[in-house]
Amino acid sequence: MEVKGTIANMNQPALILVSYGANGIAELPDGSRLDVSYRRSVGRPFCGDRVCIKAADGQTPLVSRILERRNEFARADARRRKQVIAANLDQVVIVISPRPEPSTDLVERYLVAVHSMGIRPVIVVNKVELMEKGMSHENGPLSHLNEYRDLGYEVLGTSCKGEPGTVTLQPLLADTTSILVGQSGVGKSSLVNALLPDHDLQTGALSRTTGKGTHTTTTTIMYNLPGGGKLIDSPGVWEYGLWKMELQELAHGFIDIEPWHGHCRFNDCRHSGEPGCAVADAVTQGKIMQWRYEAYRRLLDQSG
Ligand SMILES: Nc1nc2c(ncn2[C@@H]2O[C@H](COP(=O)(O)OP(=O)(O)OP(=O)(O)O)[C@@H](O)[C@H]2O)c(=O)[nH]1
Ligand SMILES: [Mg+2]
Ligand SMILES: [Zn+2]
Repeated sequence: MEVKGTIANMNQPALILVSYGANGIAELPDGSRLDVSYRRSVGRPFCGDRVCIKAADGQTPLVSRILERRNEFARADARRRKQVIAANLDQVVIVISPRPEPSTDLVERYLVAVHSMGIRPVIVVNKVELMEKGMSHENGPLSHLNEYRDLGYEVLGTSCKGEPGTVTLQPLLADTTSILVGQSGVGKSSLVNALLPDHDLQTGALSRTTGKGTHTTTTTIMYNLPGGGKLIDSPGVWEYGLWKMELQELAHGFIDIEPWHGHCRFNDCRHSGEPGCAVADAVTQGKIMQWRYEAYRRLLDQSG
């Protein structure tokens, strides 16, 4: 990639589009891109990081500083520690589909995480043309779409193969920075492809394909949307794991449970069968949906 002479020997602001180990690709304010490398003393920036870069003549420019992050989107690693994937986001688009079908608590796991990180969640059901009327979906997220809407979440249907296409998603993504997350195979990269007229051009410049013939995404990459705004594609997961979290953080992630949290007989009530529990009362009175409460109890059991 061409290195612009103008950045030599001075600090210049840039945006990290993709990070590969000790180097990445940065976008300059004028839209041009260049390869950059990282120094251990400065740290490794994530996709979406705002940085300062500095170039010594004839060498790959270096990231000299990582600016303070507005927020971080993370998932848990195998040891249940937070692993950051991208930074400085406006929205996390949780993509689910009828095939592969999401596991029972997948959406709740994402919602808890996204609320905890202070980012706005959006739920997108891709491959809607495969949804059959009267399909039960066995109490999974697909059977609760109207209830997610009632809770106040934006829920959109899209298809990369049929009606209604992806135009419904465009206004939601315009002028914002959004990341697509979800299980492997739900169609995140297909959505990116459909939303970017110059997709191949951008992907060709940014991704290091393995040449193995698989289309599974292995790196988190930020793209420019045609009407303004940034869209990040991320590698799919099998199950979205949560890190170890405190009761407070978990309860905060259930926006229907949170108002009752702190109103129980015992200050340290975990809302798991204690006497005088305001959350359990609210469930009995129909103010909290039973299936949401059950999801909360399952995540609570796994949180410690
Ligand atoms: N029927 C149907 N198939 C779709 C749709 N969107 C994507 N697919 C197909 O689903 C498969 C997986 O799509 P990808 O876009 O690679 O999925 P992904 O979420 O990026 O997967 P990972 O990169 O592994 O996380 C591909 O065969 C797509 O052609 C859709 O709306 N309808
Ligand atoms: Mg992909
Ligand atoms: Zn309680």
